[in-house]
Amino acid sequence: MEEWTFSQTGGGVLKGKAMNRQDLADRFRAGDRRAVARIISLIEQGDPLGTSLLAELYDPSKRAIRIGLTGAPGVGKSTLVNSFASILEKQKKKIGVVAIDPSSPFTKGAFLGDRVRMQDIKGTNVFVRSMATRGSTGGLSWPAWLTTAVLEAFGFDTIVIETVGVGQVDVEIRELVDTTCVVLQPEAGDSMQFLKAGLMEIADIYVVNKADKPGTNAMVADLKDFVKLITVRENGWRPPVVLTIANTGKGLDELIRAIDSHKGFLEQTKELDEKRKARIKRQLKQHFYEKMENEIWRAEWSDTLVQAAVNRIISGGDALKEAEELAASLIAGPNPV
Ligand SMILES: Nc1nc2c(ncn2[C@@H]2O[C@H](COP(=O)(O)OP(=O)(O)OP(=O)(O)O)[C@@H](O)[C@H]2O)c(=O)[nH]1
Ligand SMILES: [Mg+2]
Repeated sequence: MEEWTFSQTGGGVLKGKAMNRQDLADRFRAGDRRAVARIISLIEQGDPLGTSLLAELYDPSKRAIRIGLTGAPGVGKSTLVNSFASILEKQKKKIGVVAIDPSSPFTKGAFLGDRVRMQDIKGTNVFVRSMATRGSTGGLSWPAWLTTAVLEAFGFDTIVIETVGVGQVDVEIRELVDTTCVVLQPEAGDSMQFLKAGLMEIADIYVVNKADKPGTNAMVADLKDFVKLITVRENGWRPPVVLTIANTGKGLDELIRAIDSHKGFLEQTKELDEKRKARIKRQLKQHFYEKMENEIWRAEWSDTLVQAAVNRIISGGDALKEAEELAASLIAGPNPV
């Protein structure tokens, strides 16, 4: 059993085998998944080699379908991914899975659960990576974004991102993927729980998983009414409601059809390209932020400028003017002409 898919540290992935840059790039191009794991680890560790390799290996002709699965803890997202991936794998597709912020710590609970279930799909064409990466602002952290880019560059046909549905991440997940599936489960006595879930604005597809549980029919009826009345998306897409029983694979074919049909819709409306452009734009902007963070804020010259501005403000200087001038000097860089 290969261990690399779940390596968290990355450092141990290729223990004893120091890989230089060229070697890593060559292995990546040759389809060695250990090189993928290594590059993701470098990115997670903030090693500039990771991002620079990604830039080198980026290939615009490689393009994956990106699917997001989001929903409350325990609704069955990982089990769905599992069944989904085994179906696609039979079709000889290559699937990359990124599980972001599993709801329990890595060493116990749900993650180990994930680990067990995910083993089913540790076939040759499936790559699974778990990341505990919520950014400081509550959104997805940057390594999660870059990880999907690494997987795409490697040539995965389909990338699935699993996130626990809370807060900011769910809105952001829409930017990262083409099709967002919101996963719900029947709750006894509360068929309208989906309204409270706070996820209703972002779904392209509603998945009612655990359709073997009591309360399914009532919930689905209410959900369908809700969709009919309220959730027609701006672009005219009406999110379908798909029933699944993830652990038996029931309904998975229908889910795959719904995803395909959403993709067809996005192609027709040219949104697929727009979404991709928006992602690239976001990456360029983020690159600038990272540069600012690493090359400007941490540098001595910028600290000197900031300190000087602080001193002037304290001795009665115009704070707004100082801030504006400081910003201009920082943008001009250490050696303005
Ligand atoms: N009865 C039933 N149980 C299911 C179904 N799908 C998943 N489960 C079970 O629900 C539990 C949670 O499933 P997970 O796939 O770990 O759920 P998750 O949404 O990934 O959970 P987190 O990652 O912790 O947020 C597991 O015990 C599954 O076996 C289903 O369709 N029916
Ligand atoms: Mg999970």
